[in-house]
Amino acid sequence: MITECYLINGFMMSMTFSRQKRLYQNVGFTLIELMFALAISSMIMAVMFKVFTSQQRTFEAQEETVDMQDDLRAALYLMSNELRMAGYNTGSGNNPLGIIDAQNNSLQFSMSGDWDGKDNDSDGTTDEPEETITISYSLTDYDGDGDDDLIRTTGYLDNGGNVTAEVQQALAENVEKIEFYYRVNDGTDTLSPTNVQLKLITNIQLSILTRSARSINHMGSGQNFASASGVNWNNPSGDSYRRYFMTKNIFLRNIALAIGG
Ligand SMILES: [Ca+2]
Ligand SMILES: [Ca+2]
Ligand SMILES: [Ca+2]
Ligand SMILES: [Ca+2]
Repeated sequence: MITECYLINGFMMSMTFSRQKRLYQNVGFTLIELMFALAISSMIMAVMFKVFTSQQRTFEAQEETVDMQDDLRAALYLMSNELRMAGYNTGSGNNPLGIIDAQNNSLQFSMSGDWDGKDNDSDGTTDEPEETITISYSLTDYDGDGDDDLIRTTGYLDNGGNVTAEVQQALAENVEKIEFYYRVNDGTDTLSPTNVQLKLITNIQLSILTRSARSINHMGSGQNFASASGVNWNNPSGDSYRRYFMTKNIFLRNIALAIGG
């Protein structure tokens, strides 16, 4: 009887023990296991975050570089086309048309305005014979954010031949340098034409250096550029902005034709 009791007790105890063991097993993880899993998953998340932000930065940098290049190409395309029209004259206006002012970093010129379907002088008549267009390109901080932008200013010549009613427009942002290098019809190249040379310019070598809106750290620095006249436009040391440089030779066909004829 006592032996039976012991046996029954032993059986009951072993039942209880194995139930407790199962209960422990059902809990799933120990604290150490949990902490280990947490550490691993946060490490994986940190790596994933790093990869994501790095890819995001690369994407943004590429996008910004493409934007900068597109803006400059578009500006240069427009400027080339307009400069080819410099001095264009249908012969019915009162004012002499051509280059008005030529500096190494700005340029102003005029052409006949009786062809473009616009009332350039806002006198209520569109494309009347004496209508003119003046255009200038220069650098100024157009949006007031601390760096220069490439500006196109349009107006017209009044009866006295003065430039008036100018309207400004930004062609490209963050333009650091621009150079107009002039070739006179006798083959002389100059950055500052005399008053006589001003009327005899046949070509303009245009150089423009632009930079990204934001600094792009992993893109590196130390790029060197030289303008058409040979001026060094070196990237300031330690500066991590991305830069883009373009130069183009533009033949002023209307002026060349007028000088030749
Ligand atoms: Ca008009
Ligand atoms: Ca017009
Ligand atoms: Ca600016
Ligand atoms: Ca800017």
